[in-house]
Order: sequence, then structure tokens, then C-alpha cells
Amino acid sequence: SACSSKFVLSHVHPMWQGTLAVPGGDRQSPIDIAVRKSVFDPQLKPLTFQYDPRTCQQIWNNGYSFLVEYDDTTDKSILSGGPLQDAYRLCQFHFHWGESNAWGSEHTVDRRLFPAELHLVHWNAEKYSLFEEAVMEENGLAVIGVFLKVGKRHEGLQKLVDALPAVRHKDSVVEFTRFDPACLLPTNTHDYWAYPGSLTTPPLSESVSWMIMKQPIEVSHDQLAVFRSLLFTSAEEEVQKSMVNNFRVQQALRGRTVSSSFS
Ligand code: SG4
Ligand code: ZN
Repeated sequence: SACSSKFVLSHVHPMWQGTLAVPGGDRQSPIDIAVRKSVFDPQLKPLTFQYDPRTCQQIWNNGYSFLVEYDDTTDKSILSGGPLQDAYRLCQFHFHWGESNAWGSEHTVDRRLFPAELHLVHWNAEKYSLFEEAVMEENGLAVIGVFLKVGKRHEGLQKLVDALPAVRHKDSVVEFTRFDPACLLPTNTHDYWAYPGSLTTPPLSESVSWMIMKQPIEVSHDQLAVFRSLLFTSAEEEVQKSMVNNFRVQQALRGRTVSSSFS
């Protein structure tokens, strides 16, 4: 009944309420990447990132993460190469993080957790005409995952961190322009893992080509602390909730192979 499901899910973020059980798909995300079980694929060519910082538009707190959104009405910021047959347009990037530095990433490497994970979300604009259409289709989306580890302050990220207090509450949006997403990539983008998966939030569509960078980027503890100062809740709500632990639990591999671009 609605009553018992509300009881069971009351500790879960509201976005997940109504998502009854796991959809039972065969290619859900995120997963653990078992390094020695991944298979080197010499066909996996380097990825090509052609990003135009002028397509950057705004930051939005959507009540689950914050999104840096890009104009995807033309082919100006494009990802291609690697396992991809087509060119995919960047529409947004966002992060997942924990309440402490001990966890927060969605993917793991040999069960190692990272404090945060960046997702650059792209859709196939050669096969589909809108993001909303691509989301439901095979080969519709391509997401680049980058692990964040704690170390020295990340200069590129700091411009974004400085803007976050303006989107502290759910549903707040601020203009944010000329941000080059390439500054958040690790120096080595040749080494990555690739596997077929899904979105990690509802609708959990199995339309994502995942590419997870092997090399993490370094950010400072203070920069992550600003992520944790954001709120899941809107300004009107009485009880404010910190935006932390906004990751999905890991999903079964179910016979999939994780490919690696490196041996
Ligand atoms: C985050 O919740 C984003 O805020 C969502 O963006 C995103 O959904 C969702 O994560 C799932 O993306 O790369 N983690 S993920 O699989 O990109 C979509 C929005 O809701 C559809 C716009
Ligand atoms: Zn994500």
C-alpha cells in the first residue's frame, strides 16, 4: 500500500519515492570496477572533447545535486571517439558526494570509494533531436565519470565553488557563464573503463554508455565542504537537510564486461 511504502522509504530522498523496487534491468548503474576482470579493448580509441565554454549557461540546484547546464541546441560542445559511433552533445555536468571524505562516489574501483564523482552528461544528437528522446533509447546518452580525491585545491573547480552559495536551496538557479568543463578532466584522459549502463536516478533508463576515467582529479577538503553546505530542501521548508550522500547504491554486473582502453 501507499502507506507501507511511505514507511519503508521515509529515510530515502523524496525523488526515489514512487520508484517501486529496483527496475530489474540487466544493465543498471553504478557498479564496482574490478580492475583485473576488466578486458583491454584495443578498439577503444582516445576520446575527443571539443567543448566551447561559451555554451555554459547556469547552475541549478535540482534538489538532488547541482547541475551546470550547457546550451545543447547546436553542435558546439561535443564528445566523440572512444566506444562512441556518433557525436554526443554536452548538456550538463553534476557531482555525487558523501557526508565525509570516506565515501561519496557512485562507481568504485576494486571496491575503493572516492569522496565524490563528477558526471559529464552528453546525448546523441546525430540519432535524436532532443535530450528527452535520447534518454529512452539505446546509444542515447554518454556519461563521463571522473573521481575526485582529496589533495590540493583545484583551481578550475574554485570558480564553480565560489558560485555555489547562490544556489544553496533546492530550485535556485543562477547565471554561470564561460566555464570550460575540460578543466575538470584529469591530465590523462587516454586511460578509462567503458561499460553499458543506466542513469543512476529515476527513470534509471538503460541508455548510457559509461566511460570512467582511471585518473582521479584532486580537490581540497574545503572545496568538498562547500558542496556539503548545499541543501536538498527549498527555502520554504522548515527542516533543512544538507545535500550529502546523493549517490545510488551499487548494482549487479549481470554478465556485463567492463572494457579498458589501456593494458
Ligand atoms: C543527477 O540527479 C542529475 O541532477 C540529473 O540531472 C541526472 O539525470 C541524474 O543525476 C542521473 O544522471 O549521470 N548520475 S547520472 O546517471 O541526467 C539526468 C537532471 O535531472 C537525466 C537534469
Ligand atoms: Zn550522476
